[in-house]
Amino acid sequence: MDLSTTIAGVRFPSCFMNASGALCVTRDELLALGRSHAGAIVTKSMTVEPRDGNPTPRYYAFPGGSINSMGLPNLGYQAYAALIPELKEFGKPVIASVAGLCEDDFPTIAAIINAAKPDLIEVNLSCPNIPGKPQIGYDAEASERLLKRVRKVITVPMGVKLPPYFDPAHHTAMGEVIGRCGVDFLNLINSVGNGLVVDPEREAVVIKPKGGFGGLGGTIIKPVALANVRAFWKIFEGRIPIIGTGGVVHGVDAFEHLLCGASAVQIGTVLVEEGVSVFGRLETELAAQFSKKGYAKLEDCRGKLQEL
Ligand code: OXC
Repeated sequence: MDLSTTIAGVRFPSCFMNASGALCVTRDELLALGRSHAGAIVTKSMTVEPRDGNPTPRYYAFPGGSINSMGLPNLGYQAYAALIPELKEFGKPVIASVAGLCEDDFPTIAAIINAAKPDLIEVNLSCPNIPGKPQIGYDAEASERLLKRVRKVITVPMGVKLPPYFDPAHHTAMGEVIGRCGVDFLNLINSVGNGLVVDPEREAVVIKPKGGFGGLGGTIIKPVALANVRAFWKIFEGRIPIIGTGGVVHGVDAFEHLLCGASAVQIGTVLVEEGVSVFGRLETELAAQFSKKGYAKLEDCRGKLQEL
């Protein structure tokens, strides 16, 4: 079964890869992704300075998903720039995820990381977990300003990781911004920001930062992720490739993302829970789903969701 895919002209041997943040901070974690069945290596979102991130506990998994407030722990962009040549030796695409603590950080990081020649760059406009810093993706003007600045220094395909939107007016507004900024691919969605999980036994929150508020991931966010993939697929009529992220636990979840218009899927919560062996399992499950449905490759079902 052919589970390969192409995004912005870059071929991926498999459509499954890690979501930025999941097991991709350290060199060892990134090398493990390289050795795994993952179709790409996605780095943790990087900032100018190395960061330890927020105080622990800052990740908690429960039956329907997870909540996190990691706070962008990462090695700093210079360390990732130095690692990229080694990661590229695995022969699969390397996606560098660029973040920042203020607007000026993004072009600074993007220029240096671009020079290290990752196969693609993903600009993260949607980390919900930096105390006092709102998600840029919820501010259309700031997003446009920032994307136009980074576009000038990025020569590899440039993608944007967006937060979930919950109203068609917001899909339309961000779609217009994306259309004006030379975006080559979208990654939908980051975690559903600022959820709250309560432990009734301890009568307490489950993570420490921000009074327990954090980004939700896993099964519970799948309908939100699918809705955002579908909305942007329709806005661009399939012209901008989409990586679907959110709620992929089994092969059939990936299939649903493909039907909505995704060209690939990223794995967060279940990668953290199962480790890199998850990629082999998901490939087997998606291949079985394709066989059952009579599909031979991704393009045969991508975007083909039927409406009633
Ligand atoms: N999304 C991010 O973009 N970053 C991380 N968590 C998340 O849900 C983080 O580092 O907090």
